[in-house]
Amino acid sequence: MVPGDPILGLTEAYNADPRPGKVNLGVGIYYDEQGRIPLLRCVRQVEQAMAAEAKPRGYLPIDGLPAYDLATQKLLFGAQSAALEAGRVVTSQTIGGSGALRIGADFLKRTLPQAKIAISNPSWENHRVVFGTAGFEVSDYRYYDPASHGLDFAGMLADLGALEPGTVVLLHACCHNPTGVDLTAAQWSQVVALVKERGLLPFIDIAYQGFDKGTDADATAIRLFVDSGIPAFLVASSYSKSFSLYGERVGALSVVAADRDEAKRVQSNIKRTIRSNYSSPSTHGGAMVAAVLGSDELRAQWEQELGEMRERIHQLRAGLVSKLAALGAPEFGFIQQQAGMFSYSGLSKAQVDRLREEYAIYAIGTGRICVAALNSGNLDKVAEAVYAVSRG
Ligand code: PLP
Ligand code: TYF
Repeated sequence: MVPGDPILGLTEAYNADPRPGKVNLGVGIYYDEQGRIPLLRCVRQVEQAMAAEAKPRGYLPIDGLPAYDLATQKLLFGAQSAALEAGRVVTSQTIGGSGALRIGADFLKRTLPQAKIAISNPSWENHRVVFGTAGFEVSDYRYYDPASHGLDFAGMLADLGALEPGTVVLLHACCHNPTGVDLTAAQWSQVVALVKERGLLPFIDIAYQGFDKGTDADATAIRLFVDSGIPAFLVASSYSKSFSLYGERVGALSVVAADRDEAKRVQSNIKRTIRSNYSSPSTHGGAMVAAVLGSDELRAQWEQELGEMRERIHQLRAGLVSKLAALGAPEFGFIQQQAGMFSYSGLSKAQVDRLREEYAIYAIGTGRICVAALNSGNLDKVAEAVYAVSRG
C-alpha cells in the first residue's frame, strides 16, 4: 500500500459521510448555486450538435486536434501574438493539465537530464509527485507568507535568484493552488527579468485562466515572458475548470522555442514523449472545446459563462468575509484579496479536523478551502463553523 491522494481521499470520506448538510470544501471544483458541477450552455449546444452528426471516432494525431491546439495557443498567447506568427510556439493536446505537466516533465528530463526543478512553497502537491516521478530533484522557493496571508515576494526573489542557471521554475500563472495568492503584473515583470537574467527555464502552469480577472488578464505572466524575448519556456494549460469539463481531460502543453526550426525539433520530441506514454489524446472533450472556441458566437457565450463563474466566486469571497466580520472575526478579510477557487484560510490542522468532526465541513489539512464550493445555502453555516473553531 502507498499513501493515497489527500485531496481525492477527502472526497471519498465526504461521500461516505451520512450527515445531512455536509459541505465539501476540499477538492478544487467549481459548484453552482445549487451545489452542482455546471454543464456550460455552450458545451451543451456543441454536444447536441455533435450527437446529431454522429461522427465516427478515429484516432487523433499524436499531438491532438489541430483546431484545438491552434485555439489554445491563441487563448494563451493572444490572437495577435508575434511568437505565434513567427512559428515559435508548438502546442499539443494532452490528457488534462496533469498530462501536460507529465509530458513536459518527461520531455525536459530527456532533453536536459541534469536540470532540477523548483516549485513554490506550498504548491499543488501533484507538482512534486509528477516531477519527482519523472526523475527530477524537486526543491522549493519561498512564496506564501503565513503572517500576512499574502506573498513573500522578497523571499521568492531571493530564492529564485539563488537557483543554478538552467533550473526549471514552476510558476502558477494565476489563482495559485493552494493559497489563492497571486503576483501583481508589476511583480511578474520583476520575476520575468530575474528568471531571464539568471538563465532559468520557466514552466508555467495555468489551470484557472479566466477565474480571477478574465482570460487575457489571467495570462499576464505568459504574455510578459513572451515579450521578454526569453529563448524558451513551457506552458501546461487546462480547460477542466474554465469549461467545467473535468472528466473529459482537456489540457495542452505549449512550448515556446527560439525560432521556427527549434520549435519543429521540440515538437518531434514532444510527440515521441506522448507516443511512449499514451499514443494520442481522446477525441470528445477536445472536439467540444475546439468547436466552442472556433465559433465567434459560442466563444462569446463561453466568455460570458466563465465571467459568471468568476463573478460568483468574487461574491462568495465577499460574502464569507462579511459574514465572518459580522460574527466578530474581521481578521479573515484577506480572503477577499486572494484569487481563484482557493484560499489558504489560516486554519490549523486541528481546526480543520474540528470542522469535519463537529460540523461535517470538509477542508484540506493545510487549511485550504475551495471557495467555489460555497453557495447561499451553506455560506452561513460555513462562516459560523469557521468562526467557532477559530475561537477555540
Ligand atoms: N495544475 C493545477 C495548479 C491544478 O490545480 C490542476 C487541477 O486540477 C491541474 C494542474 C490539473 O488539471 P487537470 O485536472 O486538467 O489535469
Ligand atoms: O487541487 C485540487 O483540488 C484540484 C483537483 O490528484 C485535483 O486541482 C486534486 C487532486 C488530484 C487531481 C486533481
